[in-house]
Amino acid sequence: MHPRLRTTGLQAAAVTALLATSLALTSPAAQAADPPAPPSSGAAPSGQTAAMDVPTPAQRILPTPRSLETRKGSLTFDAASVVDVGRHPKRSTLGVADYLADFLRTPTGYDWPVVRGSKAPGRVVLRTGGPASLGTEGYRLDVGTKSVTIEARTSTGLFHGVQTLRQLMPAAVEGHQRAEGTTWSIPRVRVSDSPRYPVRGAMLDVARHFMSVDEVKAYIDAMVPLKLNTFELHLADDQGWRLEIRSWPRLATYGGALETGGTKGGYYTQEQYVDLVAYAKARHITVVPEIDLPGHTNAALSSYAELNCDGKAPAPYTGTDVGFSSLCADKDVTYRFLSDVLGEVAALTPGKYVSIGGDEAHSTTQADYTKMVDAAQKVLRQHGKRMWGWHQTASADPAKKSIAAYWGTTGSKDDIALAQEAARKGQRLVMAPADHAYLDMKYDPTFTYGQDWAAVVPVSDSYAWDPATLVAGVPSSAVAGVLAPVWTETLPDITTVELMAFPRLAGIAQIGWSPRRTHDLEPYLVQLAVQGPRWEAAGVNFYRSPEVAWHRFG
Ligand code: NGO
Repeated sequence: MHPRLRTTGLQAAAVTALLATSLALTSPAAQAADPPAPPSSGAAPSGQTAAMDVPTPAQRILPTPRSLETRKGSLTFDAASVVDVGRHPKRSTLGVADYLADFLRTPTGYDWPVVRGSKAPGRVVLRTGGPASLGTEGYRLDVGTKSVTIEARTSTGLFHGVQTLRQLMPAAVEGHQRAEGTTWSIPRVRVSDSPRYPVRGAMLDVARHFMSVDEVKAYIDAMVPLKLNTFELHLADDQGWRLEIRSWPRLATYGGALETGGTKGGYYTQEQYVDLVAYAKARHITVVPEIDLPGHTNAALSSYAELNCDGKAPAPYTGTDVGFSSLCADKDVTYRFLSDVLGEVAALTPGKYVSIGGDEAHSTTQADYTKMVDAAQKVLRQHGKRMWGWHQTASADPAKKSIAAYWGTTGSKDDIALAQEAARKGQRLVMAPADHAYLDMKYDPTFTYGQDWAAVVPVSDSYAWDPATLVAGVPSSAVAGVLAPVWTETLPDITTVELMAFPRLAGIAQIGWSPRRTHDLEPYLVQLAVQGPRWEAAGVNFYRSPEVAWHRFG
């Protein structure tokens, strides 16, 4: 298991001038540790707030499953427990079994051998099968008195079932050391589950502030129990280029040198990127790399003078403005650049999507925008990939089934019109409404980190929307899922990223996975309270929002 990285006060103090004032107010750790205000909901009745409640199965499983039956009794694991993959397991089933055994070994201190057929009491059985209705990601989980069986048609379904099993276990299972004296029991339940939407994503901006491979892996690990399956990595923006491109080496070595505020940046070598993608894949998460264009390209333009219309390289940019840079539609070298860069990115990426961004090209004419987006899309098609972009790509000539990620706010007419155009042109929409799903928005007006241009987004607001009805005129059949971006202009490291993401990312995951009929704020806030001790044990930083009764479960 991956050791968590913590940021020291010293590292935090070294961040950008932009942050200097806000950091003087409080360190991320101090902010996270602020005592929560009295719970506004989901609390134990007054007089009992100090006593710890035992969460019910329904409170433990997040995202809420499609169906859950509870029965009397529990199943206890012990030193003789095994993971049983049956007599003729598929390789992919073995992968899930190894992940589970690995995950359980440290906290329980048991061996958890992966075996082919067993009668041992307290065993976890992983089995391929179940009704077609489970689809490619669904699973069934049945806790008996001697064993728990997880059944799915795919290894991804099994993996999601394993996450549910994990959430049924005591919080200490999330820890990175042996939890002596814990009784490893799970309640007897029967779960049948599958997601509402096929795309449930998180996006991390490593361009504005660079995050190391280990930090990104930590974020991926924190996505896993939420059953998220897509991870967009924002690899290039005005402030930095974060992926080695062999045919254009200065992009990374020069364009990646800095980050917002002028501090030292960084980039991933191709080997490191491939390793990250494989790490995510082993956790059934598909990486969507994003190379933002034709705007948001100052890092590239400053690395190669010939990419500029006037042939002059601008200085590196370390501020936070947007919309001032553009690739040059009239130069042949632009198309060679697109072909080389997107060709290399596509070759390194096993997933079917590559994002070309396409947002805020305020310094590009519509004709030039269309020409360059179309060229980028053509390169991706040649490499067998589909285009993923922000909803502005609808104004070009997007292919059917390409993805338009909608990041408009409630009532923003131009964005709504583009989302409707996207649906008309056959794009699939992934909903990332900035006033609900942008995890870089402040939780409250005085919050140290984050921005508020779209809205101030308390935990309850991040949960108060429905992808199916978000944009009038976009039929629910055009909606492929949800996306929760973290932009890092104000976030220097993974600790602050986590502070903004958790708990709100859990709500976006639930909106993407759970049936709409289960959507309900009060029980959701209780589900979050259950996650608190688990995030603590795992070392995931999170904001103790006063909307949640964090002390209820430990
Ligand atoms: C916008 C902009 C990003 C910013 C972000 C900050 C999109 C798609 N483009 O979202 O460059 O970082 O807001 O919240």
